[in-house]
Amino acid sequence: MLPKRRRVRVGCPGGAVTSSTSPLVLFPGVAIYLAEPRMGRSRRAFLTRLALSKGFRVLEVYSSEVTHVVMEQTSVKEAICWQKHMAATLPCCPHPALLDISWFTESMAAGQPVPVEDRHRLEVVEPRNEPPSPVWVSIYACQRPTPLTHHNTILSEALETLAEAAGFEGSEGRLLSFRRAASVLRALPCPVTSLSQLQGLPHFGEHSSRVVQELLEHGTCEEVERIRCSERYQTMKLFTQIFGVGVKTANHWYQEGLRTLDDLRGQPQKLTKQQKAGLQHHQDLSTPVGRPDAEVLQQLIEAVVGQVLPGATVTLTGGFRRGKLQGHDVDFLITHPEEGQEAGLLPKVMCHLQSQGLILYHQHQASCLETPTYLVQRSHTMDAFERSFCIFRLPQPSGAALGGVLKPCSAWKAVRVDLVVAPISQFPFALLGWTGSQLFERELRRFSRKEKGLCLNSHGLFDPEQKTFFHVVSEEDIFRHLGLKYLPPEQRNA
Ligand code: DCP
Ligand code: MG
Repeated sequence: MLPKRRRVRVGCPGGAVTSSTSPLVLFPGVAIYLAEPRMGRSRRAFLTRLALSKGFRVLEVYSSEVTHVVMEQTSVKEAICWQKHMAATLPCCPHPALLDISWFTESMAAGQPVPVEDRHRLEVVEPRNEPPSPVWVSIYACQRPTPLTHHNTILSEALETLAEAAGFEGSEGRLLSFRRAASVLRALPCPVTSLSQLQGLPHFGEHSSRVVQELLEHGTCEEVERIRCSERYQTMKLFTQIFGVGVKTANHWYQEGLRTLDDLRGQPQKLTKQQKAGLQHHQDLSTPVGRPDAEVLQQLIEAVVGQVLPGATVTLTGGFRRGKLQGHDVDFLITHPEEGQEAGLLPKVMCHLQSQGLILYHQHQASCLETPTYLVQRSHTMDAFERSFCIFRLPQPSGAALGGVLKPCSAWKAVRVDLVVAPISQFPFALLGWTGSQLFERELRRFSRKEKGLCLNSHGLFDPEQKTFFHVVSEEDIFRHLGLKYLPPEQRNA
C-alpha cells in the first residue's frame, strides 16, 4: 500500500502527486512523469520528493498532460515499446519528450528545467530485423487488454498449473504470483521464444522465469509434469470441481484418505445437499457447457423473467460475456430499469422454471443488501446480491452430429447456472464484477485501492476519505472514474 500522501485522488487533475504540504508549482508548463520499472519504486519516490521540493510538477499517472517522461537505465528499444504501449492506453495521443535521467539531474542541479538537448533524448528509432525485443506490459491486469486467444498458451498453462497447485496447498501468495505471471504472458503481442523477452516484464520472478526457460529449452518442465501426475494434484482437482466443494473441504477429504468420487459416494453423511447434487450430476457438470447451450438457457430464462416482471432484463455474464465458447457454468444477471421493481422477482422466477421441469437443484440466497457493511467490504469473494445457484435440466436435441454420424444421446443435460439479481443503480458494478475474469476483477480492486485509494466491489465505488459513492450508469463510467482506459469484456481475459 502506498503511503497515504502519495496516493492519487480522483479529481486531482493528471493524478499529480499530492503531499501533506502542498508544494508550490514554479514551472506550470512542465509536467514530469518518472517511468518506474528500471528506476524502482523507492528511487522514484525519492526523485519525486526532490522534484516537488524544487517546485517541479510530477505526475503519478501517465496522462496527456505529461510533457517530460524521464527514464533511467532504459534501452532505446524498451523506451520505444513503453511509449507505444502508453500511447495506446490513452484516449488521445500525447507526444511528451522521452528523456534520459541526465535531463532530470541537470534540471534539479539548475533549480529549473534545462532546455532539452539531443543528448538528453532517448533516441526513437524503429527497430529493424533484430532478435525479439522486450515488450512493455502494464503492472495491473486492468491496465492492459488481454484477449481470449493469445500467443503463449503452453507457457501460461504451465504457470496456471503451478498457481492452481499452490492454491491447493493454501499458498495464496504463490498462487497470485504464478497467476499474474501467466496473465502477463497472455497479454503479450507475440510468442515468447527467447528468455530475453521476459526482461522488464512485471510479475516475473525467479521461479516463473525458470519454468519458462525450461519450457523454451526442453519443451516441458519437470516440476509442472511432476505436479500434474501427482495423486495430490489430481485428487484436489477432482474434488474442487464438484459443485459446492472448495479447497478446504477437498483438502479435508484428502487428509482423511478419500481419493475418488466413489469414495465420496460411500460417505454420504459427509456431504451437503449441494455436494450430493454435484456428485449426482457430476458427469454432465464436468463436461464444458457450450455457447449454444448458454444461448438456449438465456432464451428460457428471459421468457420466464419477462412473464413474471415485464421490462426486466437478463444479461449473460461470466466467461461467455468475455467471448469464451465454453464454460463450467452459465452466469446471468437480472435487473429492471425501475429501481426496486426487481425485489421479490427471483423466487417467482424459480417457481415458474421448476413448474416447467427445468430445475434439478437450486439453492436460493437472500439479498444481504440491508447489511450496512456490504458496500465497503474489502473482501469480494461473495457479493450481497440475491441469487440462486442452480442445476438446470436442459433439454437436448434428440441426436447430436458426431463425425457425420448421428450419435444418440440423452434427452437432457445437467448444467450449472447462477442467477443473480441486482438493482439498476448497482447494475454496472455488478456487471463489471460478474464479467471477470477472476484475476481481472482482483487486479481492478487492487488498482482501485492501492493507486486511487478507492474501494471497488460489485455494488459500488466508494471513496473512504470523502465517504462518498460514485454514481455511474455504465461500465465505461467506472473505468473513467478510475482513470483507466475502457476495456471491452473480450479484452478482460486476464
Ligand atoms: N468472480 C470473482 N471472484 C470470484 C468468483 C467469481 O470476481 N471468486 C466473478 C468473475 C467471474 C464471474 O464472477 O468471471 C463468474 O464466475 P465463474 O466462476 O463462473 O467464472 P467464469 O464465468 O469466468 O468461468 P467459467 O467460464 O469457467 O464459468
Ligand atoms: Mg461462469
